[in-house]
Amino acid sequence: MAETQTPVNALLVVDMQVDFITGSLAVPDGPSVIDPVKEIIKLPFHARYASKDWHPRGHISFASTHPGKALFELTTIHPPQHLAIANGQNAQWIAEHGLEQVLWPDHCIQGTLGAQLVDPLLEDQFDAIMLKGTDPGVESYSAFKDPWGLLISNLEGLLREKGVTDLYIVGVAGDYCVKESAIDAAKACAWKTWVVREGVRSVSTEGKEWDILKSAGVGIIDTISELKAR
Ligand code: VGL
Ligand code: ZN
Repeated sequence: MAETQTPVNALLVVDMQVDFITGSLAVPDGPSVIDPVKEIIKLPFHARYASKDWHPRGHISFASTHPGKALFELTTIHPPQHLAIANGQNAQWIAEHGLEQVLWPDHCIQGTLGAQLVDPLLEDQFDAIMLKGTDPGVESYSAFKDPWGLLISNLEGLLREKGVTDLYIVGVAGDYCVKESAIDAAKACAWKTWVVREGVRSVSTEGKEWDILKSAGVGIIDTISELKAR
């Protein structure tokens, strides 16, 4: 007899923080995503997780940290030497691992109002909160890890421990932290990864992220009604 697997559904709510909704790095139409996300959180998931962008002042991703550079300009950043060395890498590896970085307005500074979850979302609605971008020299869009793999969160471990079969992702920004988190989630190959479009808003309104997500093996669910019907 064929075995049917009972789904274990988990939710990841990405960076639903004041600065991304109404603050210094607000996404277009930001406030309109609050109600859909609120509604999705109430659905019967086995576990709910949230990520928060949580930068120290002077973070490497801030334009203000790079005198002479303009907002939204691109610059190249390299892995911090002490972290690379702690991970067994050398100077050559550091030199070869430069990354293009968009320079953002100051945002989500640890302990400030802009870094709080947007009202009415509350931390106690979640089983755990992943803080990212906490190292001054490391940018991390993904809630799983930074692009160099120097700082890895416990999210993958938590999801594996729960035996999650389906991970649903919502939040902001669709073309940065939602996208990178979903791509990493799909790479883990331990569950099916879905992004629920009605619960996502992006920095750019071009919508390029959706094809990228599909190519990465992420499932796209357009509406909450579709999600409920599953
Ligand atoms: C994000 C830009 C800078 C995001 C974080 O949450 O998508 N975007 N930091
Ligand atoms: Zn950030």
